[in-house]
Parts: sequence; C-alpha cells; structure tokens
Amino acid sequence: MTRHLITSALPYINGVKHLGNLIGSMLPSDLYARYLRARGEEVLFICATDEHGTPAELAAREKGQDVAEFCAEQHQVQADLGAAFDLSFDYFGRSSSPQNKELTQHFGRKLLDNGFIEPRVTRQVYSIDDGRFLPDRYVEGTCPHCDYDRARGDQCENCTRLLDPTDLLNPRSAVSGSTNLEVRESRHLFLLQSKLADEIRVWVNRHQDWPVLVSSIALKWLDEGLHDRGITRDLSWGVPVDQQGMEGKVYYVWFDAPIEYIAATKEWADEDPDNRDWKSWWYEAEDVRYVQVMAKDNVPFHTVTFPGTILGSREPWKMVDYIKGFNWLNYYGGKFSTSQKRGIFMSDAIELLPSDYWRYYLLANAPETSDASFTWDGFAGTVNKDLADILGNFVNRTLKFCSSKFGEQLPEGGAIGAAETALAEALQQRLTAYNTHMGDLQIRKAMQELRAIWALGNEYLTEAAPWTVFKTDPDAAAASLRTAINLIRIFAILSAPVIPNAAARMASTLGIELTATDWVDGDILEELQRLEAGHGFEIPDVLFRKISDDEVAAWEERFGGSA
Ligand code: B3M
Ligand code: ZN
Repeated sequence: MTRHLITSALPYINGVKHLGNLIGSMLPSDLYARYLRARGEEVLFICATDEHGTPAELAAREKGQDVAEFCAEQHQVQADLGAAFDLSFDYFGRSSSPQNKELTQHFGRKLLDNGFIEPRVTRQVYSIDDGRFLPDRYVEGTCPHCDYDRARGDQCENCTRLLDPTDLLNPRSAVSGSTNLEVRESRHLFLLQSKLADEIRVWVNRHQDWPVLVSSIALKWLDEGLHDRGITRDLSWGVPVDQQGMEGKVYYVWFDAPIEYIAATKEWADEDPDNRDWKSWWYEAEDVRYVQVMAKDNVPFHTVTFPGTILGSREPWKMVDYIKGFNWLNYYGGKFSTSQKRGIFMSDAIELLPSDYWRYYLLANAPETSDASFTWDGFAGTVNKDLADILGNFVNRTLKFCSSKFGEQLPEGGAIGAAETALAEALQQRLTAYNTHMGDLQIRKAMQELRAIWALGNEYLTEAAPWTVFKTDPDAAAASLRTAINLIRIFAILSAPVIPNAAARMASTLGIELTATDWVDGDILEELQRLEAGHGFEIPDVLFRKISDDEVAAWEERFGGSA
C-alpha cells in the first residue's frame, strides 16, 4: 500500500499570511490531505514556519523584539490561524528547531564530503557604523537595472531581478540607514550546482506528469545554466555552519527551509517516538508517494536547488514525486503584499466570516492555469450563489418541508423509481469525475464537479416537486423526501474536504457523525436509501448566510477595493 506524504510550502515567519499565501499552498494541500484520508489512504501532512533569513530579523527589529522571541510568538499566531482555517496538518513545525539544525548540518557535511560544496572568498557589504556585514535585505539602494531607489540586496521589488548586495548603487544600511559602508572579503560556502545540473535535469525529465507551470519553470532554470550558489551568510540567526573556518556564519535560509520538511517530520516523531517513525517516510521510502504544493515563485527551489541538495548527499532520501504549483491570486489586479499590507490577511478574513466561506471561494477560484483576482463582488457572488442558494437552500428547504408535512423524521411510504435511478446515474458520473479531479489535484475542476453535485439536489427536487405531489400522492412525496434527505448525507461526506464545518453540521442535523475516513464508495442507489424511514433529524439554522451589497461596499472601503 502506498503511503502519502504531503507538504505545503512553509509560510514565512515575518507576519500573518494573506489569502494569496493560503490558496497558493496551505489550503490546496489541506484539501488533498483530507480527500486522501477520506478515501482511506495513509497520509502524513506536514507544514512549518520558515523562520530564518533577514526578513525575520528585520521584522523582529521593527517590533523591537529579539528575533527568537519574535519567531516563537509568530509561530503561535500562524499555528492558531491555521487551525482557524481548519488546516489539518499532522504537524506544524519550526525551521528553527534543533532537528532542522541537525539535518541541515548533516546535508552540509555530506555535500562537502562529496565535493559539491566549496568554500570561496567573496566580497560582501560591511557597515562600519553597525559593525556588521549586511547580507541580502540588510542593504538597500538603487537598482542598477531600473533605477528603483528602494531595491533590496537580494532582489529589486520593482523589476523583480535578483541582485547581489554589491550590485546596488548608493547602498545604505537597512539597520541604521548609514551609508558608511565598505566591501570586505568573507569566506562562504558555495553549492556547486553546475556539477549537479545534468543529474537534476535527468531527474526532472523523469517526471513527465508534472503540470506545465512547474516543469517549464524547472527547465527554464536548467536551460539558463545553473550557477554555483552561496549558501551561507554572515549572520547570527540561522543554522550555524559547523565547519572549520566558518565560525559566526549560518546557512542561507533557502538552504535550510526545504530540509525542514524532513526535520518537521522528525519533530512530529520526537513527540511520540514509540508510535511515530519519521525516517520510514523519508529514507529508502519506496512505498511513499510525495506531493509538494507551492506558489510558482517557490518552484525553482523545489525543482532545482533542493533536489540538488538531496542528490548531492548521495543518500537515498525521498525526493518529490509530484509538484502542484500555483499562479498568483491578485487583489483587484494588483499583488497581495505582506510588506505593503495590501489585500486581505488570514486574521482579518476569519473575523469577517467562518473558514468554510473562504475555503470554498478560494478553492473554487484557485489560480491554477493563470493568475486569478480577488474582488469582494466576486467573493459575495460565489458565496451567495453556490453556498447559500445551491447547497444551503437545498438542505433547509428539504428538511423544513419534510418536517412540516411528516414531522422531523424520514417519512414512511412510497418507493423509489425512475427518477431516483436517473439521479443515481447522474450522481455516479459526477462523483467519478470529482474523484478523478481531486486525485489529480485539479482543484477548480473538482470544485465545479462538487457544485454540480449540489445542484443535482435542487434539480431533483424541482422535478419531484414533493410540495405539489404531496396533495395528490403523499407516498410519492415521502419517497422523494427520503431520497433528498439521503442526498444531504451524501453531500456532507463529499463536501467535507472542502467545507468541513458545514459538512459536520449537515451530518449532525441528520443525527450522524462524520469521520475523517468517510466517503461514498458504494452503489449510489443504495447510498440514496441508506437512512431509512423513521430516522430522525433536526432542522439546522441557515447553513450559509448571504453577503449583502452593503457588506461588500463596507469591506471594499475598509480593505481598499478597486481604488
Ligand atoms: N517560505 C515561501 C515564501 O516566503 C517560502 C517557502 C519555503 S518552502 C521550503 O515565499
Ligand atoms: Zn530594478
């Protein structure tokens, strides 16, 4: 039996994540994990906060906090928000863990032993007034390509070009603003990616099933030629380099972050070592299928850099089998931005509405084949139509009508016939497609099928018209209401990976409990008769409320909509 290892790209620690981050990795990987569990598969779903690097240090400094303290606090904030959005991680770790330190140093040593790491003397920006080197974002200045005057040492935000701190014109310290800078020599470790390029390409080419978005990014990097990369920094926050002559240096954040996928699994196992075996998921793990989910800017690090680390270790670590990449979710055409506080953040969203509203909307509009754009209008439209009108309304009117005519139980009498057979056939077709798309991580297509499955309920009711039929043939009305109530049970099960709370409420209304491993696998006509006459139910409160035009206007105003 195959076991499924699923990792979401690790949210960076520097602040609460926005909806673009949520739909770019954490939410779709959660959907997939929940779906596979429901199908009875063995799943390990891992995520963590990515805590090293200069943005973490700068964010801590801005808050006047020690960086370790800042990270501990922000980790908890992100863990709580993840739980609020019902992200079902088996473990949510921290890249600053001792486990990650140990594994990162292990990979560093292996790469050195195998000749894929080499120390080189480099030129680094040093701030005389601050008494320290200024790697990456610690130095700001004018971009030599586009003249943007607030470019950072690692990248220009304006033209997106990658930069080296020494490229910047008129450089200044991001710590103190001092321009009293000089270039000093410093020894650093380089990962010799040029030596690994052929092997990486062979490995990439073995994965013909990857989405084009992912393989095209990987091949573009390989075609442009892999440069040897500096993987250490003159910083104190990070995984220390335990090699001679490298005192006071740490590994670069993008070296240790993906290793945290493994380390977080070890963190998970270390909490219950008698029952959890981290290594069987990662080392000589031939029975494991490993899926990674991430936004497109992270793809090069997962298709080229991290595979290089693993291949260069010459050890049989598990490498990814399938990578799901996402485009951007934009906010009114522009980018969501953590640093510019533009868009909607998870903490704001969850205050406005429960997680199911966001989960469904975001998954139904996932930026899969191209970038997508969030608008409050679009959000309200999807919620009002799909969740309130199609699903919620079906559940409420079925149960209300049944209770008014037959009491709060599935009614006696009548028998299923051609209409139910036709319904079962339509449902079976949709369900097969839904399963296929979920299994393939075709998120939008899966959501379209789910919506079409919900719509079958209303179509069936319209045709069976129990409210009219009741007057002349109460038995026939009873049979169609029994079928419709059974549909509610089926909808609850099939919707659970997407909207777990509403699904649980639908089930509890019917007096049943959903477990994480429930799915609809049997003969559909039988499933439509599973709950029998006499089975009691309760009428739920409104399942999904509608969003009013006034709310849309108010939220546009508050979060800065079109303007
Ligand atoms: N932390 C995502 C980002 O900040 C980055 C992902 C790491 S995955 C190993 O863009
Ligand atoms: Zn630029």
